[in-house]
Amino acid sequence: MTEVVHYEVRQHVAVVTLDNPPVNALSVGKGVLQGILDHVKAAEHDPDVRLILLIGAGRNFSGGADITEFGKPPVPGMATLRDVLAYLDTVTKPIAAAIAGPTMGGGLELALGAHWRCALTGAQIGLPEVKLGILPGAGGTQRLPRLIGVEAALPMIVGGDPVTTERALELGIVDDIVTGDLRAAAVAWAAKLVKDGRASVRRASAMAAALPDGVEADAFFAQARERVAKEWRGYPAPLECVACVEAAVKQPFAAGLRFERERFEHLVATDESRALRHAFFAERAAGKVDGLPDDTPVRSIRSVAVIGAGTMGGGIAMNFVNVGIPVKLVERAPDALQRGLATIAKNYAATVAKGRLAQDEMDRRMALLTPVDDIAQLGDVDLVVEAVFEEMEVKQAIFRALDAVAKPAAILATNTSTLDIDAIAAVTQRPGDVIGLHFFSPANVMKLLEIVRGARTAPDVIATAMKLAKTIRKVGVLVGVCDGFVGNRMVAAYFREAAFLLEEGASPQQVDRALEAFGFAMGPFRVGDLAGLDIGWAIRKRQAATRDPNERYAAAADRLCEAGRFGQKTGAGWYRYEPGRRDPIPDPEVDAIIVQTAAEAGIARREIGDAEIVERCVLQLVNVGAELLDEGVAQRASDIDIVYLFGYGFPRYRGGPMFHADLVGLPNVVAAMERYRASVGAWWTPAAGLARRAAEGGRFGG
Ligand code: 3H9
Repeated sequence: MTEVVHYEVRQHVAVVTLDNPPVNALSVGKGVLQGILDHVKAAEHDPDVRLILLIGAGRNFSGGADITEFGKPPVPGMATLRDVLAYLDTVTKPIAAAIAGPTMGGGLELALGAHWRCALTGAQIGLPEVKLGILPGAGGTQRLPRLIGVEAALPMIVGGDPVTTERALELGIVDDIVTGDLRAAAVAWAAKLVKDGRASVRRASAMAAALPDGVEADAFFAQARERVAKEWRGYPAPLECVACVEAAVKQPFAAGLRFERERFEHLVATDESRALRHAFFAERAAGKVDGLPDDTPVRSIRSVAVIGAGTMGGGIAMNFVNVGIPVKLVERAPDALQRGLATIAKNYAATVAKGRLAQDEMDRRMALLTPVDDIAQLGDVDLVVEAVFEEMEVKQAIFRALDAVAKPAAILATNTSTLDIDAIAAVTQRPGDVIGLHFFSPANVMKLLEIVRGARTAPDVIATAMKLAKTIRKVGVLVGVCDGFVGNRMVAAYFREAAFLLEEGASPQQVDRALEAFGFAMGPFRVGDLAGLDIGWAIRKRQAATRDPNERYAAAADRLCEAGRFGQKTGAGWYRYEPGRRDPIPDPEVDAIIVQTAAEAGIARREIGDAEIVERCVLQLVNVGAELLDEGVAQRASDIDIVYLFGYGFPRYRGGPMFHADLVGLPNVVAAMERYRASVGAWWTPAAGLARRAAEGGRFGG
């Protein structure tokens, strides 16, 4: 077994080094915590040792408890983080911790069990447990408020965002900043503490958790609860965090610790925490491509061209200039090009006005944009992203032109959301260099990037695109070619089901309310009104000739468009909107259209419960997700979840549609689908892979 904790004594300082790559997770099973405990005990009893220094090997102190061990049985004979911290509180020698890199969760809790802390510039210091649906369960909620005061500690515990080294110094989390080589600097710092006689024993557990002067605890926590409940609807952990910090104020340390532990044990067993932990690992898994070796070479992307300066093209261009990559923005008509640039400038100016971007940074980004009116000028760029009108002939013409001018090894990407990438690649002499980069609107804001591999896309082009997603701070998910790829193909079934529910008796506001109560950021009809109903209408008109006349078709959306109701932009869609206001107002005219179309289709309307609405809409997502897995369009179920969490406002605390289905239980999912197949229609047939997994007692899993 490799040694995961090392020990040496230098200048009377016992250096206990955590060495569990990649992030020094505090694993029980691997013996990290037992190792710390053993070495600290040895140091406590070594007469040569005057101070004990905890430090991490590699780039960070510790990323916290080992999340893969949650929910697993205890390991007999192995110390836990709580055991270590309980022992640290009995040690009679000063203990210090050297913080560097991500120092999070249990990692910070361990450091809080020390009496002195130094940190290297560039560290990220925080308690992100809440993002995993839990709370700091090894004393973090009790020690941090005691160390830095309740007002500063509460947002760190409830929000989970890390602070910088400099901020940690201001807050009093760390005592000193060190620079240079961490190990050398930290040992020198610790030795100096001893030499200067500063190294006292100062336990956070012995301090009092203070509120600002004159602030009364009950009122403070009542206000905090109100704020947190509003901001974190659906998430149980943030309110529990407030309760624990309140315990830090009102109860002795030992009682607060017991309370924290009990709330931690409760939270770790909730579906929300399981879902959030799934999301954490799913996000990391999404970056991996099956069958693509880790050492696949990547092409360097130092310059980009974006073809099309519309809303989408402009948003895409912003992603690159935001990270310092110059962009040629291409549009043939000079006025359209100027309009595109002006929109980008307006977007940045709005961010500057909000104080979230410095004016000179905006100027720097704008200067990275070069307007270009001809594809012939793209001979020197490393990547081209085409973002023009969704028409195959138009795109093919552009790719033919690109093929003629682009330098060898340039990557040619299309932002198509529906068209066949292989048919686009086929017009070039270099189909291996062609890939889909499907951004979501607004492209400068939405985190999701579907990376669409064509049949002939080269492995290094895929690897480059996956890396590029990280560079531009997107969550890249690799998908295969099919109509709508993963996200839009699934959402089409979801929207269709929502429209059927209207015909059968629900109202737009009931459907939206039910799905928003489930946790979606916005219900489908509000989304439709925001995005504009004319887009879907145009697509449906194109598809009309090939539509199976025997298939059920909900006509209400077309009727709205025929009446000029395109959504928010025309002041009316599924709802009505008053000028200058975005809140939707239910509209009897819409109800009349729905009743009329239902009658024409011969559908008898009935009362529909919210549970049915949610079940039908979400299970449609699940079933199409299962089809996509069957067809190999998605690599793994968790990738589908990531698409939905980052691109479609699916509630993170439910983990994504596929994880949700696993929680419901696949036999229950199939039973519900069979029920709807009998009562609603044939499209409720379970996908083969779903039926198979249900029959075998399986799950979608990761
Ligand atoms: C906790 O501490 C509970 C306590 O309060 C109470 C206990 C009683 N465990 O993200 P990366 C893996 S809860 C296990 O790509 P980066 C990760 O899956 C914990 N594994 O690197 C990945 O594996 P793979 C509170 C972990 O440099 C690899 O390490 N802490 C853990 O972009 C590299 O990760 C947190 O919530 C872990 N704790 O970012 C922090 N952390 O290579 C969670 C990472 O197989 N971690 N892995 O895909 C993070 O936020 C980031 O990983 C970090 C590094 C910022 C540390």
